[in-house]
Amino acid sequence: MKLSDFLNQSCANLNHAGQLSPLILSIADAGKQIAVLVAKGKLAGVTNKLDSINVQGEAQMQLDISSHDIFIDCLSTTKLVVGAVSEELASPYYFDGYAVDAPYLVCFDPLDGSSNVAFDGVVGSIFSVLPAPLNAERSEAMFLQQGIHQIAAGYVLYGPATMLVITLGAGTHAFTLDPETQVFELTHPDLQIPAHYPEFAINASRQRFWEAPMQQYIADCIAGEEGVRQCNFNMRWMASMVADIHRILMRGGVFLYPKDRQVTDRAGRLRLLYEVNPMSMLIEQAGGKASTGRASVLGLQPTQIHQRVPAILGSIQEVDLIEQYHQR
Ligand code: AFP
Repeated sequence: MKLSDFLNQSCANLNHAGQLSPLILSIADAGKQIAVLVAKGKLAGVTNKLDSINVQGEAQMQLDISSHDIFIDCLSTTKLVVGAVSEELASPYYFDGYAVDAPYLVCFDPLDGSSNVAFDGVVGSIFSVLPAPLNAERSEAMFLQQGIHQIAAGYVLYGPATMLVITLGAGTHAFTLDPETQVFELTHPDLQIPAHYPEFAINASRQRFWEAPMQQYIADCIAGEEGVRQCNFNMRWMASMVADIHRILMRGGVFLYPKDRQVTDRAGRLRLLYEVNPMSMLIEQAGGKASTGRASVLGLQPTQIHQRVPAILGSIQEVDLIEQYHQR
């Protein structure tokens, strides 16, 4: 089934008849354009590091900016979006010429995992669709909505295959881009994350900065079948959230980017509005669970558009157990 047919069928059942479909198609189009740039690698002439630093304090690459611009151009053509929060902009971007009753806000990370581009690693784009408050004035406050209010979320994975994974609030579904036709085809309908899979994804080099419950949980996993878990665990870490979350959606396991004592002003590394919230919706719509270790991600009330939160996402039994470690 083609993405457009899937959206027409799905959106007809949702209360966004006729509007959500063109929005998701515009994001899919942005993904296709970014996929072309990523596939060209250095030949695209955009993998150079810029002198600029983004609001996150991270060095920017031309490809980050190009990906951001592609998203803005594609969203602008829909006339359905009031404004957007991007990892690459300190303040929200507001669209001119949009319909006064445009229904949506979009938060996006145009190129997540971009430090992997230098060695042709897997990268992705992440997006979250929120309702635009009616007649609301343009302000950051309009974006500060709990993740439970997301209308849709998804990512484009620029891997050996280019994939689009989305949820409209009725399951999580994966599409594969056919390079010949440039059409996203539904290849993995209604993904279901196994309740348990003995694999964790974490940047283990930061172990000394984790809180005690996280140190204990990972130590117990590493102790294997001789330890309290009585099970041998594997570890994977792609340093690209889209790649790690995609693996977990496909076979289970748990992704962890916990609170980090070294950078005390940050509750974690990952950003709530355009990384953790959309990934949490995808994971929970696939039968998994998304937590900070102490609370459900989707229930968090954002306070800043670039705020960071701890992220523990994946197989429900494992995330439940990690929450128990924190309660103890
Ligand atoms: P970059 O976009 O700077 O590569 O960061 C990627 C990321 O935000 C997320 O995609 C990864 O899961 C995480 O950071 C990797 O963090 P470490 O560099 O600590 O492994």
